[in-house]
Amino acid sequence: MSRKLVTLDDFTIDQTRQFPKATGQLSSLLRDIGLACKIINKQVNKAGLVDIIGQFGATNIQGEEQMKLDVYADETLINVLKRSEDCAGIASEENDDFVAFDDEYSVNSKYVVLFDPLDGSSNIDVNAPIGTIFAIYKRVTPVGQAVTAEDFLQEGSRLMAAGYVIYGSSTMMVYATRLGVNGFTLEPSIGEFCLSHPNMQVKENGKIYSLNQGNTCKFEAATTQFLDYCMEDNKDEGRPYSHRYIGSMVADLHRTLIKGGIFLYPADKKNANGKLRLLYECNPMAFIIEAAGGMASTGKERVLDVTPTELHQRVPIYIGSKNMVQKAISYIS
Ligand code: P6P
Repeated sequence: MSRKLVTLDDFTIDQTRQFPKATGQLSSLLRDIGLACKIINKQVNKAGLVDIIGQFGATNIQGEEQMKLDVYADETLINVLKRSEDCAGIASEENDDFVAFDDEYSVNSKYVVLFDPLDGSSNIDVNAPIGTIFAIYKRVTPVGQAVTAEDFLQEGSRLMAAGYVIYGSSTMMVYATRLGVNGFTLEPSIGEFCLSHPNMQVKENGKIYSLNQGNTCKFEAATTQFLDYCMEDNKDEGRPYSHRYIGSMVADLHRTLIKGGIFLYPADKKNANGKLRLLYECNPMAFIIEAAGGMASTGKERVLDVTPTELHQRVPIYIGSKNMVQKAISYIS
């Protein structure tokens, strides 16, 4: 007997019912994000077929060439969320500043969304997995007026929900609330995300370490000592670990969530804060991994405790199986 099909809509509505005072706005917002990502998915799946690959020519605040799909994904999310009436504004990797939705409906919404519309986009033309990462906060300014920067510069510990969609061999949405982490696989024949990975948990120990080992020449001593530990021939302790690195944070962390392990993008001698952005990459991923029983640290503090000072700030990150993260940061402290 096949298990009952539970769509993302069914699931979010069931979760809402557990909170009598819930207005259903958060559930509706998650469904809106799911719709936007289904639209993005269609273009990602045919990227090799239409003239949508290649340098768009513009560059984003990171100084990175914007692949056309980046821009398309960004615009799709903005358009869907602006029409949704559940979102008062957005901040995105592809936009220098936040975007306030100041129409009469959106100003009365209580949520803001931050996202990396297409993370890992340099992998598009080699057909490696890429993803959309999103973070949902309750606004701190009163409803009825346009959102301001402080609605976006909130600690990750204040997140209401966070998730990602991975465009890989299958398209999956994984999202976390305080109730836990659940995975939904897109069933193309009905165009619905269906519950496929209920109550996801990350193992306390893993056997995979994931980082760009090409940066070793720039690493601080603490990082190279941890790498030596991972590569040490110690059968009793199950080492050497395997090294896996896709170069797409969503794909590397999706594997970490399912198989266990540690992903790290540490600070190095040239980049005191590493590469990955706090608000729309590290915080949402840290929220998901912690909700699944794992750990996420900057090496100095819990990622979710970092007080943001600007939209595109970067932080070092050590994230994944709790015992592996603790081992890695023990070399720093
Ligand atoms: P590097 C992709 O550009 C990204 O932002 C993350 O998805 C990924 O984890 C990281 O950068 C890869 O960076 O320096 O190893 O290419």
